[in-house]
Amino acid sequence: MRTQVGIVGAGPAGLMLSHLLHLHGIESVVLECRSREYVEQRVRAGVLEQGSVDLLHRTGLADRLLREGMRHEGIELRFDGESHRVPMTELTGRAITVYGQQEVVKDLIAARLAAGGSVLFEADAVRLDGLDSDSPVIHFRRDGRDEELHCDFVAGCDGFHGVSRGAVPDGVLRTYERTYPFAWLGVLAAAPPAVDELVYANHERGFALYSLRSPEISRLYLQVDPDEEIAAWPDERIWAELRTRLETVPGWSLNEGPVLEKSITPMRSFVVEPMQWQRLFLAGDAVHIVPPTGAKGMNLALADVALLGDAFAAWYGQQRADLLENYSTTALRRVWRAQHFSWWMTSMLHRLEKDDPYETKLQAATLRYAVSSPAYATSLAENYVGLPEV
Ligand code: FAS
Ligand code: PHB
Repeated sequence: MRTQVGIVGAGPAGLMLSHLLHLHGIESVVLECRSREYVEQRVRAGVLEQGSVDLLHRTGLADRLLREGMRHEGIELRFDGESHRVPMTELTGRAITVYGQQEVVKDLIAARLAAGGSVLFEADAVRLDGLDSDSPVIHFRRDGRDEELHCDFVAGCDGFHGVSRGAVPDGVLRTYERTYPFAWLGVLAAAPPAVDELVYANHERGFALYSLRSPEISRLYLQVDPDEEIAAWPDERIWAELRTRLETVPGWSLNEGPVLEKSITPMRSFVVEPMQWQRLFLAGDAVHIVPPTGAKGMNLALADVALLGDAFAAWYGQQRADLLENYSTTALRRVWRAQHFSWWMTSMLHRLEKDDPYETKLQAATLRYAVSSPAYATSLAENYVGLPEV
């Protein structure tokens, strides 16, 4: 099997890259180790930055997003028994759209298959060879058989646990990381959200987030210890803790309902540099991870491949190598801005080291400043809705 760009991973990064290449008349094949059903049902991110919405619009993928996505112009910060709205659109002129990651994945897969694109499911990439040649090979297994995909370039879009990052020889990559002393327990519930906009709560027992997916479906998160098991969190315990941490303003209560899905996600900040080596280009979670407090994960993945799509178009269309050569340098500017913002939001909102009174006081001062200073609120807002350029 041969193509121009071999893509490992059918998440937002791999699928969007394949779509962008198609729009430029460049062939690609996407290899995805899971089934189509699995990737389309996997519950993950929920917030699209303005830039991601614009990308979906200009590439013809926004029909359902327009119908079902929910445009939000603010978020709430809740602490010390108060709730303060950050009027993001008033401050920046930009907004976010709440639209589940799995919906983006469904739209991308449908578009690729409708265009005759090649997305091979249950095709497990096991090894990348020849990355330092002009014809790399992706070895993969499908239907119990060993197969090879020969290509000009490989895009490693296979997430944190994929094989692509590990194909770079030792000594090339520099790793930057931070792990946090907590994780997020996320629930998807058949309960009409009791909020119009996302509510981020700093509580002495820990962080909580009230998000949503539709007028009927709520998405909520709780900070838990990093080694917590989901089995220790029956639905009643989850709702009780969410009520404790979110019902801190008079006259307001959350809506409970049947829990459709619950899972625990570890929290880490992670970047490897550079994001490319020879004919391998890494994008999305394969090369960086952020704590989801800033809602940046999926948006960063899309921003990476928007750059990569233009770079491949310049290579194949005008034989220009400069955009490909500068991909990592250009992408890392946005990556590090998002890393900082995600760390800052996480530090401001989570209960950090147990009983560190100085840290707690710093958090209260930061929160107070974020809801009282237009300059500081604008800084939060422009990072949250997504910076146009960095
Ligand atoms: P993805 O991980 O989405 O996709 C990689 C794909 O590669 C997967 O489909 C995988 O099956 C496939 N793959 C892996 N190895 C392979 C191999 N060897 N061969 C073939 N295919 C292979 N972000 C937020 O902004 N908000 C959130 O609330 C949030 N919650 C999250 C919860 C969880 C449990 C996780 C893991 C992540 C969460 N994220 C969240 C981050 C998430 O949205 C990512 O940023 C986003 O999925 C990144 O997209 P991709 O880079 O495409 O990677
Ligand atoms: C979500 O709706 O899944 C979501 C929203 C905001 C975040 C993280 C997750 O910061």
